[in-house]
Amino acid sequence: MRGNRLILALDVYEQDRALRIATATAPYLWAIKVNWPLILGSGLGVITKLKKVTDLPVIADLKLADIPNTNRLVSRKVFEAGADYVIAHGFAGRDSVEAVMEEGEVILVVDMSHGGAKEFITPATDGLVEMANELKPFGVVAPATRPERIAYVRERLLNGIKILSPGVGAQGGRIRDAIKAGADFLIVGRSIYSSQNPEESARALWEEVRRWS
Ligand code: OMP
Repeated sequence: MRGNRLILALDVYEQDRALRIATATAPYLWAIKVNWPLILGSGLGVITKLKKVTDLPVIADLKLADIPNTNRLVSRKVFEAGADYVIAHGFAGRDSVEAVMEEGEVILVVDMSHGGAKEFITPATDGLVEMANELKPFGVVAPATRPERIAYVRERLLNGIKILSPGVGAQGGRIRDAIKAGADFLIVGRSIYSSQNPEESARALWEEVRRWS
């Protein structure tokens, strides 16, 4: 880990733009997260290219929630393209998550950052954290928009399992609050890739992360 806790959520469509932003911001990042917008817009090969130009870990945020066989088939392709981690949902059950873990490293969603998270995901957090403690994935996702939920998860999660927190900036979450609550990594998208100067925005966020670390 390059002494760094910032993850860029690269939710743009075009490959050229993605590679340009990734290259400019790479010195301030721990990893790059790709989600469906970039994979659908540019193809799976963009993962291989991102790794080549930045030499950073790539997280494939597919939020997989299917039967084990389909989870296995999908995650295999993504790991083959070079992804280092795949984000999966736990609510489809342990066997579905284990199918992804057989292919590579997993990050499990245990709570989410948007308003609707309170309908189904937040009430399920205890069971999802229990699943994480048993399966020991690389990390879990918990929301920077509700730092008290990060603290709640941190209290129950085994030491060594990382907490990755999205929701900083565009969704209203604050770096300081998320770190104080126990976040290990901050996931930031629009505040970097939609800014006039992504490199400068990433540098400023990186400095803020360091200040509160
Ligand atoms: P911005 O809101 O633009 O900073 O992007 C946040 C990124 O984190 C997006 O790629 C979301 O899909 C992702 N995300 C959330 O915003 N909330 C969650 O609860 C979980 C995720 C995620 O798993 O990364």
